[in-house]
Amino acid sequence: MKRIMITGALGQIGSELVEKLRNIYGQDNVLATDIRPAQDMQGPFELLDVTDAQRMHDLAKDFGADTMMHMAALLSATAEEKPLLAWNLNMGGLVNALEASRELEMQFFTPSSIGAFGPSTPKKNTPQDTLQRPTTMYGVNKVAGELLCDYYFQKFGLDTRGVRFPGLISYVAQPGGGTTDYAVDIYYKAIEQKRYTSYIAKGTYMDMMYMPDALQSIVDLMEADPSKLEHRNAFNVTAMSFEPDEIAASIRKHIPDFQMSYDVDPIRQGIADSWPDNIDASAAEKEWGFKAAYDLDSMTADMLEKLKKKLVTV
Ligand code: VAH
Repeated sequence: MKRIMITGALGQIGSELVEKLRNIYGQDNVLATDIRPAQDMQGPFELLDVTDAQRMHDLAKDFGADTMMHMAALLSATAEEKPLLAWNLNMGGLVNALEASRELEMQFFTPSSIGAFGPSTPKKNTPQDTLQRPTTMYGVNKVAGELLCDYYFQKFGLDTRGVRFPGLISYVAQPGGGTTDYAVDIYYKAIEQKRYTSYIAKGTYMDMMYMPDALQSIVDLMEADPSKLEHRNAFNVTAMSFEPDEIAASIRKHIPDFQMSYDVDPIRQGIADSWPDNIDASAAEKEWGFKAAYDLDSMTADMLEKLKKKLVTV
């Protein structure tokens, strides 16, 4: 990886991935693209609608990219509201990014998700290779995406790699339209109001990860020795699994009078119920040394410290 193009660069992962990669590979070696204009971004930025195949190809060619990181996608809750838009954007964008990578021989990364699992998937310690019949449009997109990335590797020898991300928590860019977003909102509300009303029911376990671990896992996988990779796309990765009462208890260690209440959203609760309680990341550990540094309490301490600084400045 020397010259990297990123789509969805202003999104929850993209905005921090750009920063991370520029720190490692140099500011001018990372081309950030998004459908929205960037506000005061240092370094190369271009407007790109990922459904525009020709512009995606031309931007990558002109930049001399050797790596494509395709992050643009609609998340689970928004995709459930607008399923056809999600199909066209999530699948159309992915095919355009894979085709540009095949034509320009770029290494390729795109994230899958625990959303690629469904209600018939083993819910506890979900294995790397298992039954995947998701019941959400987002899940259908993610399973199709995993298979398509494997196909481009097997058929064209394209160096495709990917992970199944759990819910990601960060204090830089807010998530948008996801089911796990409650685990980010709760920190903002804890600081601003000392209380939070969860749309996910107590007792609902989902895998989660702090953004620094997610970013490091992308770099580690893309720099990994290809001869060690038995799997390629859709490596299970996770750092922790918790339910709403447990993250509330972690926050109370810093904000003792933090209050939690519930107003369950049936749509997002239905999505969460169709996902695993906790997944097994042993393939990623074995094949490229995946390891998460943050657990629930160390993440909570860091999130509250960083968010307090951010919120006083806004
Ligand atoms: C979502 N945060 O909720 C995303 C992610 C694991 C979930 O895919 O849709």
